[in-house]
Amino acid sequence: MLEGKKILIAGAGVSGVGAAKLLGRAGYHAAVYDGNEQLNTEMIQAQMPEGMELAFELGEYRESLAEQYDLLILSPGISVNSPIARSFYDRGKTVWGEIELAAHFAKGKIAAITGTNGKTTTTALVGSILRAWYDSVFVVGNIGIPFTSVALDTREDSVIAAEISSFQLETTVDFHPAVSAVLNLTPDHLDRHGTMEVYGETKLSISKKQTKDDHILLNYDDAATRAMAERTPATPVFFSRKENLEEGIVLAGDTFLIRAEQKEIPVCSIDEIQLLGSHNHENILAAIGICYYMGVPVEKIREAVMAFQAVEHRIEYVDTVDGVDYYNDSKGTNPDAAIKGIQAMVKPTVLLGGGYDKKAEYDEWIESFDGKVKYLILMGATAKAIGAAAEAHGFKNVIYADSFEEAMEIAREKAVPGDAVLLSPACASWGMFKNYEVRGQVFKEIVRRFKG
Ligand code: UMA
Repeated sequence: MLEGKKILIAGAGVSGVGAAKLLGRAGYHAAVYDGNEQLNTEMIQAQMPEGMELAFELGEYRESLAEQYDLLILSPGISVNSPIARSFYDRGKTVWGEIELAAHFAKGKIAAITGTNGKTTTTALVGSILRAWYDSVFVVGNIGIPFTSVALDTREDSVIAAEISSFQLETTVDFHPAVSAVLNLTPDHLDRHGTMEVYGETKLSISKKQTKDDHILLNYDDAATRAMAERTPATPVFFSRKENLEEGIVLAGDTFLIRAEQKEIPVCSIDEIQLLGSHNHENILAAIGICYYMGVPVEKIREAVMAFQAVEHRIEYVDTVDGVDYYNDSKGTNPDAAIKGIQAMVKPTVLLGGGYDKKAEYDEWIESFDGKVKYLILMGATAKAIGAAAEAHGFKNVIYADSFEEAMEIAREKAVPGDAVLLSPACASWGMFKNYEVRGQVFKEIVRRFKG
């Protein structure tokens, strides 16, 4: 498929560099396009395997590149509707993303996880459970480790837990997981996908190459994902926190249960796990189902679920300074995720919000404050829009900050002993930080500084 093809990789970030390294290791050459004219090409070249000489095409995209190259490997941050992708599609040329390229080389069985929220926690948990049983386990994808970086290390007996974003699903072609999951569907990335319908279909496309022999885990409690059972070629398996389903993975009372193949198998109970919040009960249900269908014995699933602790940047307790608890929920990058952050708080909360503008609506987030939020400190491109929504809902204690540092100083000043400070911005970090991880790290560094 790749023999003799002239390959162009678009985007020289984590994903693009991973793709280039994979191609180099597999004996191919490629060129890299990036919109950033200042790109440090030497640094990128230095990471390549021996014999892999990269050509670079930088700056504004030129249509002529689509004539020169046969195959485009598109980074997830670049839309399929961007001029570069369109120019390849219009000429009938192949466009692959990280997941398709990696899957082309990878061996073994894939568990692929998507959904608006909970992907990272669920993928990390699935990885932990798989490790309790299998020898060769890889955890990859949107979680931050490009699938391409390990594809050549996989074996026939490998199992792969892949977190797949809607961006990455836009460019899958033959990607075929043995087990997939759509955890939930709430508005996110609508600036990129346009409508909820397109966003939902993009998520469901995780299962487009699956067959009846494969399984897809779907959240029964979420109407949009429940309805996907009608449209998937895979065998659907529901998980539910709220309904005591006759078949599926359920939370019955406080026990996580597998009801499948005429059996009812208890896994563990709520007081035996370490993850906080009802949203995490959903993630656990999904992970149990995924791993059951990936062939892990229930006893191993039980041990791994009980041992698993929270993922960094997701409602992560950082420290208590001057009687105030600081929580890092930098991964709350959309209103629905941020609602989970607030729901997990048990003390009066000073909330830090705002960031990159994904054209979200903030009403439900503000309604979820429910008397718990004392002050809302806003920053970034969305500050004014969120402030206006807060005012419309009668929430008055809004303070604007010009920088992240300033927002932290204000939070420290406003919080009194017995309060919590929560960074759960309901927005992506772009424009202020490289990604939510960096934003979360900076938050934690400042808390450490407050502590002295
Ligand atoms: N670039 C262009 N033109 C553009 C956009 C970007 O040339 O129009 C260039 C930039 O100059 C930069 C590079 O592309 O050099 C960045 O590529 P990228 O935005 O695809 O980011 P990567 O560093 O390659 O990281 C990507 C994912 N990023 C995005 O989807 C935005 C990472 O997900 C993922 O971990 C990584 O690949 C490995 O798979 C991050 C993310 O924010 C965590 N994901 C979103 C989310 O979780 O909500 C979807």
